[in-house]
Amino acid sequence: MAQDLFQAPDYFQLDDLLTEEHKLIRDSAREWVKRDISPIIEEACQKAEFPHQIVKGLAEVGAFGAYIPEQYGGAGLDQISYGLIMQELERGDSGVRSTASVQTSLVMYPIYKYGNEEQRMKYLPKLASGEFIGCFGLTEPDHGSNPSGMVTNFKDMGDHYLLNGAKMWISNAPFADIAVVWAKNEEGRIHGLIVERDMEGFSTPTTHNKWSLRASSTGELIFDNVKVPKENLLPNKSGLGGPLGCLDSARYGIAWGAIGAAMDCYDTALRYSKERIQFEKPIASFQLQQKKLAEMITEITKAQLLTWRLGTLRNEDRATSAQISMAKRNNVDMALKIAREARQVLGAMGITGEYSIMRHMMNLESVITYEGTHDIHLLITGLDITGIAAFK
Ligand code: TGC
Ligand code: FAD
Repeated sequence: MAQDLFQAPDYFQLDDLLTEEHKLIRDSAREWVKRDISPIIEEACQKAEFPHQIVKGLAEVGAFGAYIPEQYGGAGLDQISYGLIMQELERGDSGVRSTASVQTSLVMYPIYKYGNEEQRMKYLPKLASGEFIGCFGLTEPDHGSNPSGMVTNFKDMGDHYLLNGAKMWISNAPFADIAVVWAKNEEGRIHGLIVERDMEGFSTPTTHNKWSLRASSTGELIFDNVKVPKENLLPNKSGLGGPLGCLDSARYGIAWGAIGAAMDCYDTALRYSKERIQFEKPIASFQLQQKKLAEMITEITKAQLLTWRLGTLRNEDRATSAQISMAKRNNVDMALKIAREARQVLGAMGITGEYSIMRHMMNLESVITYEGTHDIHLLITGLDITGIAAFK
């Protein structure tokens, strides 16, 4: 990739809404991305390899457990700080942000929120430091948007549980040390279980041939009569609300993350348009290109305001799941449209790995699908405003 010359757009002076601490946290994540992600990410994506060397840095910038209390190894930060870290990581690459989202919101959060004190002390500090990497198993081959139909199940065998089934499309699965797995008990009630890599009958085959999110490792989780110790059941929550509660937190982080990808595409296109000469003029001087750039900064600014407000509501514990869905849906769609427009501003150069835009665009095709598809989030808004569920 060409040198990282990123300059963050802040058209409505939103920095004024941030505290000094927010800015410090944001800037340290931004610097880390510039120094440790930008130089290596293109090659990692081309090779479809997760760059394991970044795990330590992710832990150091507070990306693992940003809002988890310090007593468990987390950074004890507020929701805006968490969002800003996600924004900066995804400015680098959605796959990097994905790794952090899964670790914080889908693995540490359920252990913190639904686990007991022994489970918190056993797993959270190691997850915060990056000594352990976790994954989250909800989606199954036949149950994606409709996780309540899941067939993965466990039976009470007296001194342990016996887990059977399969999960698919699981980020971090191929190398995760632990998996938070959602499965039904004999009464059909959904519970979370912590499955450890070395448990007999547990395997994690890698998913190959992705054109998207190539720097993030994806795989399956296969449970063939896995004996799970009883102390690995998360005791404080059951039902679909368990995994959906984790998704609220992860979707919130994605709403911020998508802004990062959009900012990078916009910034790249703006710089290129001022340097690229056609018809003896910079292409930025043509109205058609200005329209693209002006619309991009308008959409980014709207998304920034939406997300900042959502963060303040979350800090006050007032944000609803439906508000989070709206922000995730709007911001990812916004970022994907900007990536497509920005790619065109670069002409043929836009399709190369010299620039980050095509990589962002491909990544965002996953981001618009995972954590609830674009359609599902629209239906969540529809349900919220009409009171009528149109899923079924
Ligand atoms: P429904 O009857 O509406 O709800 C069942 C129970 O859950 C409660 N609930 C929530 N709780 C917390 N947060 C939310 N957002 C919640 N939404 C619903 C609800 O109150 C109810 O509780 P209770 O106590 O009455 O049982 O459920 P439904 O079966 O009709 O489904 C609703 C629907 C379609 C919206 C939901 O299933 C859904 O969101 N589907 C999308 C699935 C999804 O997002 N999967 C994501 C998998 S993980 C992933 O993609 C990680 S990518 C990671 C990365 O790399 O970044
Ligand atoms: P489907 O549910 O089969 O949907 C197919 C299409 O039908 C979509 O367009 C959808 O919007 C539409 N559709 C479905 N239901 C309705 C309806 N009621 N009304 C209208 N339209 C509908 N999952 C995890 O559990 N953990 C992970 O870590 C994880 N990581 C992922 C990483 C990647 C790279 C990807 C691509 C996915 C990951 N997922 C993960 C899975 C992801 O959450 C699912 O792909 C997603 O929820 C959609 O499920 P599906 O792919 O089965 O699509």
